[in-house]
Amino acid sequence: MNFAETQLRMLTELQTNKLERFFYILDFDRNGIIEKEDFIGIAENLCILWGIKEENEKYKKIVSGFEDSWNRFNFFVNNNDGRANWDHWIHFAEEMIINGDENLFNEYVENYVGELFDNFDMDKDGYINLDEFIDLFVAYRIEVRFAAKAFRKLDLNHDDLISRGELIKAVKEFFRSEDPDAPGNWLFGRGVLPN
Ligand SMILES: [Ca+2]
Ligand SMILES: [Ca+2]
Ligand SMILES: [Ca+2]
Repeated sequence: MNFAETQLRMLTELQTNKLERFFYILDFDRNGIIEKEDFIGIAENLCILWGIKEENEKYKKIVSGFEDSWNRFNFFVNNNDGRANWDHWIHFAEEMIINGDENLFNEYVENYVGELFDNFDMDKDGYINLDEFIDLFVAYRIEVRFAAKAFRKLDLNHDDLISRGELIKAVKEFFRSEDPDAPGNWLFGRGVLPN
C-alpha cells in the first residue's frame, strides 16, 4: 500500500452538502441534535398523515419501528450516547461512510434501506411506489414538490416502482457519490443544493 492509499479521503463539498441535508431531515425539531424524540416525531407525523389514531395498534407498531431505527442510528453513529450533534454525525460519516470498511458500509446501507421499506412500504409489495415515496417526503418534511422528480430519478428501470436494489444504489450514491449528476443525490429531493 502506498502513502496515497493510506490517506483518509476528505469529504467533498457535494458530500458535505448531502450529509448536512440528511442531518437536517433527521433533526426533526431542528434543535441541532439528533435524538430519540426526533424519530418519534417523524413516526407521529406519519400517523397523522395516515390518519392512524393513538389508540390503534398500528400506531404503536409505527412508533416502535422508528424507535428501532433510532436504536440502530444511536448504536452506529454515537456509540449509544443518546444524542448526535453535527460533529458526531460528520465524524461518523467521514470515518464510516466515506472511508469505512466496505462491508460495514454495505451493512449500514442495507439496514437503512430495510428500515425505509419497513416504515414506508405500506402495502408490503416489496416496492416503494410514488404514493409511498411522497409519504416519505411528507413524514420527513422534505419539500414535496421535488418528490415526483426524485422518484423518476431513483426509478432506474422506469417501471414506476422503486425496488430494494434501486433504493440501495440511491442510498449509496447519496452518501458517497461525488458526481453532481448521480441520481441518488435526489434521495431526499432537489439533487444538488444551490449554495
Ligand atoms: Ca433534534
Ligand atoms: Ca409498496
Ligand atoms: Ca424501478
